[in-house]
Amino acid sequence: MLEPALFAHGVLEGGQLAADISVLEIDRVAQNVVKSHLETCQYTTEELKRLAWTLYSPEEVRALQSKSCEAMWQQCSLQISNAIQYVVEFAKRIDGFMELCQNDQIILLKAGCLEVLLIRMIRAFNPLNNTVLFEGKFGGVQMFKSLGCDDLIGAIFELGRTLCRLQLSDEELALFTAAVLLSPDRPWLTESKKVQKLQDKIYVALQHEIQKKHSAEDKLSKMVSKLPLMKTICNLHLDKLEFFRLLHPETAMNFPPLYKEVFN
Ligand code: CLR
Repeated sequence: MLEPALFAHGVLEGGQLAADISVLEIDRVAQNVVKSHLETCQYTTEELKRLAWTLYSPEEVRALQSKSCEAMWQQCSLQISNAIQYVVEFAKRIDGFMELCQNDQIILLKAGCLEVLLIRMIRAFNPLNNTVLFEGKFGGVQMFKSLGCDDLIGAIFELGRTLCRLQLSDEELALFTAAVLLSPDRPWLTESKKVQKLQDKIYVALQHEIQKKHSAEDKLSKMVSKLPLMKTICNLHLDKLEFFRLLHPETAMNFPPLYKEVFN
């Protein structure tokens, strides 16, 4: 059952040994997470390839730019809310997630789903022309001008560019997003040890997946090094939302329920 070869690679960040996880178990974890990702990723790779050069025309961009701040926020929160539904479904399909207490499931989703979206964004991001998929077409930062959040949007696009440079495969993306979701250090978790065990296995599986092509230490540490920027973006988003809510309480009240629930 135990495969000594894996133990040599089993050193995670912080030097913990993954010595009690067998190759069979790692494969099972990887298969489950990758399958869950592919079933819930909203757009297939083929769809995205086809769409990649479907750009907003300059007139369409101008139309978006001349929308009111409220209307644009409403539109964005709806898109984000739709995307969150897929992340929730992804979480539910990860082995072990539903066995956590409901309290912890909610904490993990609330804390992690924007980070997961930001990582998932690379599938819908074209680094060649700095555009992202928004309501069926690709467009650049200018599209979001009416939100009045140039710093936030700039940071999101910057993250998109840096993550794209890592050239993550769907397998790596699946395992990375699962690991981010199952972060044992989220405040108020009641069973963080259980979460830690799940995350450890996922990181070992990720390391194993990366090793098929690269030096795992290198790529994994590059991936992990983007987490602080993601946290910054999440906090910036919360600040912007809070400010928007002060200015336009009626509009914010009508944001999609899921968006409100996750970010209030
Ligand atoms: C991320 C990957 C998902 C599909 C998806 C849906 C909505 C997109 C999101 C992706 C990327 C970021 C996005 C968002 C809609 C609005 C948001 C383009 C592609 C931009 C950055 C604006 C954020 C505005 C905040 C102030 C709310 O599978």
